[in-house]
Amino acid sequence: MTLHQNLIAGEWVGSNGVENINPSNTNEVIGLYATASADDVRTAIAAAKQAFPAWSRSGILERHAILKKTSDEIMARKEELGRLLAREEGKTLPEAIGETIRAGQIFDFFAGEALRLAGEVLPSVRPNIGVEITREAVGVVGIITPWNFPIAIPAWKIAPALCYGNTVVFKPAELVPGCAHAIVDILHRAGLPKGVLNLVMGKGSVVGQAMLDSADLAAITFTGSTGTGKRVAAASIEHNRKFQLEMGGKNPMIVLDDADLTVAVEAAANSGFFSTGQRCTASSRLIVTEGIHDKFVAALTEKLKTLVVDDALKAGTHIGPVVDERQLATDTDYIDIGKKEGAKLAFGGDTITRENPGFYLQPTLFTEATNQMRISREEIFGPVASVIRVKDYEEALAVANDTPFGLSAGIATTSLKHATHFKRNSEAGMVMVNLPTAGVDFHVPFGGRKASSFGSREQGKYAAEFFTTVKTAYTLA
Ligand code: UN1
Repeated sequence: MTLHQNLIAGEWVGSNGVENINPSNTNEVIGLYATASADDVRTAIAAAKQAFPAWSRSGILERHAILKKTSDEIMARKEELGRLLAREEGKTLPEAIGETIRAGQIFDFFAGEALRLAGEVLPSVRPNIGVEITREAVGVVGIITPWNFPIAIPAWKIAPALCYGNTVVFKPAELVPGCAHAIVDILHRAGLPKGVLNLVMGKGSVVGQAMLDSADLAAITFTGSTGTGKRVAAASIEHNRKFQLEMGGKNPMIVLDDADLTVAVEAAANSGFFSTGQRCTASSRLIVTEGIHDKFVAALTEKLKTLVVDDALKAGTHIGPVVDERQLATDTDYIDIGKKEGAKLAFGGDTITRENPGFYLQPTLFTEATNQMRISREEIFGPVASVIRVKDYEEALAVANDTPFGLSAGIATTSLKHATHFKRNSEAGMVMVNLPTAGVDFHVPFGGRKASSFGSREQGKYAAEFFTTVKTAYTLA
């Protein structure tokens, strides 16, 4: 079986490979992927540091061309890369191809941004002095990505990092080295100079830790769990390094009496259960007013009955497997917790078997939940959602905001008044009206508030805030 190696200082290196397993069929090994040692990480960081002066001053046309070429190859190979993604992560093939296209679009967007670098020129408050404000690259950026979006999240961190002239040390999640390796290979062949982009696959405790401990990483951008995010923050403060964190969510979706029932059910089913609920933007709290409550629960339950849970590659599958055994155990533990806390299991709740051995779980819906239950406060990260019954819009808003998190929030309503009020008063970074809380555009800011996020926004032109540092220059005329 081919060994996929790490890319360090422009060379593919590494001998010890770990198996990448398909969660839809645990008998299937997708490939062998090398693991980096702490020394490898230090070598990668040194290479990125050495490559920085030249890359940060490289021509914008060179950066544009490499990012564009990468986008073109991702688009041309979307079926193949989508299959790889579906096999290693377990989301359905259409979802995986969609995510691959998103990655291609992100590289295309930042290829364009490379040609739009700009600053400001203004007069000083003192006579005969001019002021220039420019953005410069930050330095070596550490990129740490999660398993749930194996190609889109690496794309939305790597593309802006390179666009603005940074060099990169990239550590993908251990469960999904395949897509990470594929996009690094594409970027490498697209013509990146040696050391500009380094791939270090392996364990968080080894590879991630060596990155956190390095004084030579000028910035770290991280998406993953709240626990690890806090460690990234603490280590970054120690080294006076810039950091950006995207962590958990416990996203509310309000359904008001005046909602279009079909719109509400589609939005709840999509954001609660698609991608196996493994999105930090998933809705796990469905906050429903009294007048529509029973109709909504009945219609959502009917919808869940029609969703096919099966192999990610099978045509007709709506929900693929849970990513691994550990995540499945977390999900089923939370289902037990929900039952013990007194929520009513309205649908699902059980693991299921399919033709091949995999981590299959029914979409699971609780009703009669309260916002104080653990299933309403803690992120589960599985196909599990709860309905919380409320009296009116005012109570729904209060419940929606009563959470440690603040990533995205949704409302299903036909009332302009309530939609407008919610957009203004939701304590989330992203608000969706009559749309799922998950599934975001690639050209606009992404990020949350409270315990969900720290630092400036990702994506679109707002990404420049993190991946550049501002310089103010004064000149006597
Ligand atoms: C989306 O909902 O389209 O980890 C993207 C996550 C998010 C990405 C969600 N950072 O789930």
